[in-house]
Amino acid sequence: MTETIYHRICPLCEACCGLELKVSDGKVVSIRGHEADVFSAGYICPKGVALKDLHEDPDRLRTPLIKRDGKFAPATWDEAFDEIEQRLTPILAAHGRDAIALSLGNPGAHKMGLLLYGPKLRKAIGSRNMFSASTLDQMPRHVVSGLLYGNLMTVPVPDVNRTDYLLMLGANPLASNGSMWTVPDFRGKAKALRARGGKFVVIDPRRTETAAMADEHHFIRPGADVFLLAGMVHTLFDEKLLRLGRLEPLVDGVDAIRAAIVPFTPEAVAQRCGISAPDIRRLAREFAAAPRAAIYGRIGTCTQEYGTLATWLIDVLNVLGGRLDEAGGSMFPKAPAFAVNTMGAAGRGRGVTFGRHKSRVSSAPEVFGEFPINCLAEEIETPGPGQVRALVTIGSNPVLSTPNGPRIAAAFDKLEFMVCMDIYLNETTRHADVILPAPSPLEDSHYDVAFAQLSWRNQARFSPPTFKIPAGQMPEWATLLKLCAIFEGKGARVDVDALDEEQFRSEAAKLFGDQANAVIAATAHLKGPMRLLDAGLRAGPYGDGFGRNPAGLNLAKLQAAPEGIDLGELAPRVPEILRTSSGKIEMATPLLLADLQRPARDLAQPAPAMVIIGRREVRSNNSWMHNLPLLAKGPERCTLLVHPDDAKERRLEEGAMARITSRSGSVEARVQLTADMMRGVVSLPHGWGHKLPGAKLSLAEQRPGANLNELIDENWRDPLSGNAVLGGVPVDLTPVV
Ligand SMILES: Nc1nc2c(c(=O)[nH]1)N[C@H]1C(S)=C(S)[C@@H](COP(=O)(O)OP(=O)(O)OC[C@H]3O[C@@H](n4cnc5c(=O)[nH]c(N)nc54)[C@H](O)[C@@H]3O)O[C@H]1N2
Ligand SMILES: Nc1nc2c(c(=O)[nH]1)N[C@H]1C(S)=C(S)[C@@H](COP(=O)(O)OP(=O)(O)OC[C@H]3O[C@@H](n4cnc5c(=O)[nH]c(N)nc54)[C@H](O)[C@@H]3O)O[C@H]1N2
Ligand code: SF4
Ligand SMILES: [Mo]
Repeated sequence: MTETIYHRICPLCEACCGLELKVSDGKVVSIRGHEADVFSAGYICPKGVALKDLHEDPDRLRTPLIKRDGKFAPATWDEAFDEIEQRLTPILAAHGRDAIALSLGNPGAHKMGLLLYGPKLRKAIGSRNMFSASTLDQMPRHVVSGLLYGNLMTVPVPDVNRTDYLLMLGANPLASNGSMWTVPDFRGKAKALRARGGKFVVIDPRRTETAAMADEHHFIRPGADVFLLAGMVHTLFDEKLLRLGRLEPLVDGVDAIRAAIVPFTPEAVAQRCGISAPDIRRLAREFAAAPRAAIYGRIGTCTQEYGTLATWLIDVLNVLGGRLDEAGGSMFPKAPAFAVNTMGAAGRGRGVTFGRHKSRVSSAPEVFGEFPINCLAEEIETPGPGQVRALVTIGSNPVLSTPNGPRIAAAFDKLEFMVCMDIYLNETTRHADVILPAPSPLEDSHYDVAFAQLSWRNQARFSPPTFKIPAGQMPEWATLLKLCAIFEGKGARVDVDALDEEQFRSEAAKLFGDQANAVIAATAHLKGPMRLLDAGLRAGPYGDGFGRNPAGLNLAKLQAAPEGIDLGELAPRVPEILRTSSGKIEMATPLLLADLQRPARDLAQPAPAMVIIGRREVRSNNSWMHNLPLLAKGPERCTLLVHPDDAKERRLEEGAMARITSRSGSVEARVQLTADMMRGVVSLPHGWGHKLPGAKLSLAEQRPGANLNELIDENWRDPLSGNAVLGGVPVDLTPVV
């Protein structure tokens, strides 16, 4: 039997690895890393291999479902869209746009169709009630990037292959494969850093897989990074270690920070963060002294009550140490398409504004056009004008992924209508009235719309579908356009291709002005996301400019290079990248300085006896990859890690069940003893709890695990970003007898 080899990019996590698939007779025979891939060079993890299981999963939905009398039945696409139109139209007519909420989940950042057409749906719905996984994750990062550099996606990443010193906080790339930093094979890169004499330091309440391979690891009290980082900033000022270098004339706010940081001496913060004053000073000195250095923080530093401040101070340290935008420091990638920081006038822009409106129930400020997802349940539950009565979810599983899942599940049952675009009948979609399936990732094309903006090296790669989309299935972009048409009153039976053409023409007119007709003609052979990609690449910073730069990029060139096109090492981009109104790095906006008062008041807060944090594991992915045989086998993964001394005090034993109770809820999990936990901290992974009635996840439900989010308080947020606080929640532990 002949085997055909296909290459494609893995869409499952932010590492964006190049894969090599062997296909025979329409079936995947094997999946391995694509060694010639210019960006990932053959690296892969078990989830990439499990794409075969995902493609073949009998539980994966392949036709729309409509719920009638409490039971789902298969339906045609026309029936499903008609149902949506019939149910939504009266709600819109009676209660207006804000009665509809949208919840956009994690796959929305990975799938090309969702990324390019999701914003169209947002606009078509026109509601203030927009929610996404961003407020469970990286919203502090966006807020800081917006304030300092003028755009939410202007995110610096460590220039890992050239640095001599990397300080990492709240990230475990050996398990997560990197986040807000697209860096396949972080292990290999960290090993190389150490081999060339560099130093790698990790700050984490758990001695993680990543910490275990570092030169140095410090436990930190969960939620206390702001104190450590402020102590380091204090040391840079105190010991005159500032070195702004080339950026000096482009940075605003150094003196304001010097004044605001005064209370945070290393001695004052040491107790609060659990790291000694001499260690804090040494970390600051080593960071300042290394020839090239970078500090990077991720979800552990975002999902805490001082998430925005901690993220900000990481950038402040990089700026004050002369590390931002320098080779071997913390640098800005330059993406070939879709990056706002490569569009418009270079060096200056409109900056960002938050809080243009507030959420109805909790008065949470809008941030980048959305409210904290922690507010979704109350917006459904609370009567009055503006109450959410209908919900659209796109690749979003809030019942497992948001704090107080049981409350949100109960709220979903109060909705008048719910439509989910998803690949499974799961904990969330079981509440829907209509489920619209997405095709298998192997039936889709792929381009890293978001992650090319976060890549460790500049790159462009494209994957065509490996398999043709089966008859009776719809690509995600087309489904989204149909939903747009329904919300815009154009009707469910609209012709998707005609609507796409109409939208492309009007966007081209806005983006390209007098050149629009030429752009429309040059891309007329394409449609959907492919057309947007070709236009984006050609108009982008490496593009062929529709003929002006014949050597430049376009989609055809990417299609001819299955191993991708390397666009070189990261290069300095300040001031060209800035879009602040001053044209400077606005390092000390009043919003951030004022927020520093909160940790200043909190310096003496005693540590609770026991708190819980989360955990990621290579064979899992948030709430949805537990139904795949390759990943589901092996040891139980949803276990509670407990330090042996903490366990002893609470009469907990290895392998026995513990009851974990917080103010919000109570769950049981199996105890796993390890001295890798900081004393007073336990860890349970998120995304489990697959035993809810009505879901169809035959394999996952056999080992359901416990839902960490039943323990997490949905009212605890970082006020500036609205981000949920997911770690450091006080808990009690008792043996289950
Ligand atoms: N295998 C796998 N990969 C994934 C995912 C997955 O679920 N599984 N999820 C993907 C997603 S959506 C994301 S956002 C990324 C996240 O990618 P990462 O940010 O690398 O995520 P984690 O592995 O959770 O690492 C966070 C670390 O922060 C630590 N931590 C907790 N609280 C604190 C604190 O207060 N301070 C400090 N300094 N550390 C703290 C935790 O112990 C943990 O080791 O991973 C992505 N990749
Ligand atoms: N306690 C705690 N909670 C957390 C976290 C934590 O660290 N601790 N991490 C948070 C983070 S960082 C994130 S990003 C969120 C993630 O939470 P969510 O945004 O809810 O995303 P997932 O859990 O990844 O679930 C993805 C959903 O999309 C569906 N899906 C999968 N593939 C596709 C596809 O191709 N198309 C479509 N349309 N649907 C698809 C899945 O079936 C599932 O319903 O969880 C957050 N929750
Ligand atoms: S590391 Fe991420 S991108 Fe790479 S194979 Fe694994 S899941 Fe896919
Ligand atoms: Mo995430």
